[in-house]
Amino acid sequence: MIANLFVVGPAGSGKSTFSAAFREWMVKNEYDTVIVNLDPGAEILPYAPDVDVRDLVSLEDIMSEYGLGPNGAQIVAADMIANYVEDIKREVESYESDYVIYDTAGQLELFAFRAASNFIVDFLGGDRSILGFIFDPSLAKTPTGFVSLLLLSATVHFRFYKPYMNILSKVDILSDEEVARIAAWSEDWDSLYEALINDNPGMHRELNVEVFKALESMDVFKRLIPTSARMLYGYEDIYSILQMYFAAGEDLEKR
Ligand SMILES: Nc1nc2c(ncn2[C@@H]2O[C@H](COP(=O)(O)OP(=O)(O)OP(=O)(O)O)[C@@H](O)[C@H]2O)c(=O)[nH]1
Ligand SMILES: [Mg+2]
Repeated sequence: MIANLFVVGPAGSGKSTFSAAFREWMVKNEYDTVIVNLDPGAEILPYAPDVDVRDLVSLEDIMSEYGLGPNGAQIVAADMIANYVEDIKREVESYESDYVIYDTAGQLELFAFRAASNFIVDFLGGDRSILGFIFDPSLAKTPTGFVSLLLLSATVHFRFYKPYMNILSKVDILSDEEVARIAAWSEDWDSLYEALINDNPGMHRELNVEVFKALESMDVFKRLIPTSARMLYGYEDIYSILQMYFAAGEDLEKR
């Protein structure tokens, strides 16, 4: 097992679609890749999971057994995954693939802010884990939204202390200029600062400038990788980052 990519991000940011498209790109390029659904609450998925947590943890059963509504059941389900990590790992390993993509729970907090998740990531991926944090363009395209996502991504990073990458999804719905501007913010602190202070004045802006300064001193800046599932675009960059972290830049043998 070489690389375990845990795809995380806010609800609706494009985690499942990204996971499906990246797997499609990998398979097209002859890199054997397993895709795991770790979202017990997923109703419809844009891919057929090789391993599916819904076979082990059922929201309906939890709701009736514990007398919970759908939200309470989601929390119990998120923690319950920890009871099944051995089964999940065994099933993943049976594929003997070098790459594993884990699509995580719809709501970010169910994955990022539950104590069980650290254990789950450590058990399934160990030191061969990397987190991919998805930035939704609808928020990322404004300077204040971009700073909010940077803060959220940094928070997730500090919860897991694993390598991570920041990924911009759905770039097909942005203009080329918008993509270039957002990419520039991620590569150049000054351009983001400039955009922030030119944003609408007021308390909101002042707060964002303070958050920006904190992020700058924490050194959490990373180049944002633009992707589009619709255009199957950007996945070579994701693959290169996996190589950089886990194969010291060498191309793994295809199989
Ligand atoms: N145009 C476009 N739409 C996309 C892309 N990726 C995802 N979407 C759309 O964004 C919406 C959310 O995508 P999902 O993949 O379900 O996002 P998610 O983060 O897994 O959502 P939850 O698990 O429900 O939180 C869907 O309507 C997708 O079709 C993309 O690359 N381009
Ligand atoms: Mg999803």
